[in-house]
Amino acid sequence: MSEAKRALITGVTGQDGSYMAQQLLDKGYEVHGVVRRSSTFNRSRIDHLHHDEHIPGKNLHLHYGDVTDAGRMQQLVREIHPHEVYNLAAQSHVRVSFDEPGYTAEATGVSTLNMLEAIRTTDTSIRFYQASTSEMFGASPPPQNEDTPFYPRSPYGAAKVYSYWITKNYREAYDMFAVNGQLFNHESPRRGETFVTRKISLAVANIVKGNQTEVWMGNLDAIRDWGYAPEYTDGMWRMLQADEPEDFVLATGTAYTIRDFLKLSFEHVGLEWEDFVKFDPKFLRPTEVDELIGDAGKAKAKLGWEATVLPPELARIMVDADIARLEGAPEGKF
Ligand code: NAP
Ligand code: G4F
Repeated sequence: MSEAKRALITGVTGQDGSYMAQQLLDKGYEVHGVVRRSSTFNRSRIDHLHHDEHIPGKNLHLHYGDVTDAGRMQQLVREIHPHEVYNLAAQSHVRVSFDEPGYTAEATGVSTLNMLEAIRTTDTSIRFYQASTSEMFGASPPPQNEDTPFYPRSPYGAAKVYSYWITKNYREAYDMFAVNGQLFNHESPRRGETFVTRKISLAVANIVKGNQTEVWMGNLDAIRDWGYAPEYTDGMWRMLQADEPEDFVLATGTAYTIRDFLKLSFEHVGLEWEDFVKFDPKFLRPTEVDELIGDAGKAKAKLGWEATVLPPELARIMVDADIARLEGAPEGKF
């Protein structure tokens, strides 16, 4: 019997990391995840995987570590010797990156170098996925694809541009299978509660249940291209199975404003969003990304990847999940 493939996921406790772990376990991988020590419980998205006796071999192994700690990343890569590394850890909140630009540069930028160096000095045949982002395009007008110039509009976007180029440089300099997924916004019931779609779905659920009467928001005019996270983690995996290392955009190609997403979410439960949404300037950003609409034609042609869940269905999925949670559904259900 051939040896199971081993994957190492940084950011395994996050939205994407949890779907990635789940999908790799389903494919029979031995999955290793990096978790940060925290004084509060931070594994709710993966707890059901760790303990699910129906998952073959319960093959999820968690290791304490921080991606800003180069020595620890080196040690983990050497000891686990994975076939594939999915580098999903980051300080991923754009608004927060203006408050913590230095930490964001370390955790979202330099940490990628830490992972690449760990691989280069262990085994250059280890395949590497870098979680790049549409935020790198920033102010470049849509539609954005793999050839669109970068114009980041936040410390987060600038840190991700560094990660993008250092990944590409290691591919060219050391002949490594190191690729960038340039992913547009992707959401799910596991999305962090301070990102706009989840903030909205959670508010709708709490309003329906009588726990909340209003929600305070920032810029409602920005346009985003929102897809469904599990489809995007499948796209990441496809990138690492390709014959050649290449960078890919993943997106739905649709354009909705924040206002549109509010309307879709509130209408799903028979409410008018204008009755509940208030403006608070604290949610504005010093520089905003006005319009992100992706062209994922290359991923469709070369990876056979295409988004099928579009924002109207996404809003329904997220609102329904938050209502179910408030009614006591277990976290593992999502
Ligand atoms: P997320 O939910 O915020 O998860 C981030 C993960 O990184 C969490 O597991 C977090 O751990 C971990 N992490 C943060 N700093 C760390 C550190 N210093 N050391 C170790 N782990 C650390 O993000 P996501 O939405 O899943 O996104 C995954 C990746 O894709 C991120 O790199 C993000 O920037 C990028 N991306 C996301 C999108 C999107 O729309 N979701 C689009 C493009 C690119 P804790 O649980 O302990 O906080
Ligand atoms: O949901 P957001 O915080 O996501 P943003 O800034 O687009 O970044 C997300 O997607 C990127 C991919 O393009 C990822 F790389 C990144 O890691 C992250 O996952 O904000 C979306 C839009 C922004 O224009 C923001 O100004 O929503 C607007 N917005 C309006 N009111 C708000 C709010 N955003 C948040 N978080 N909270 C608000 O109250």
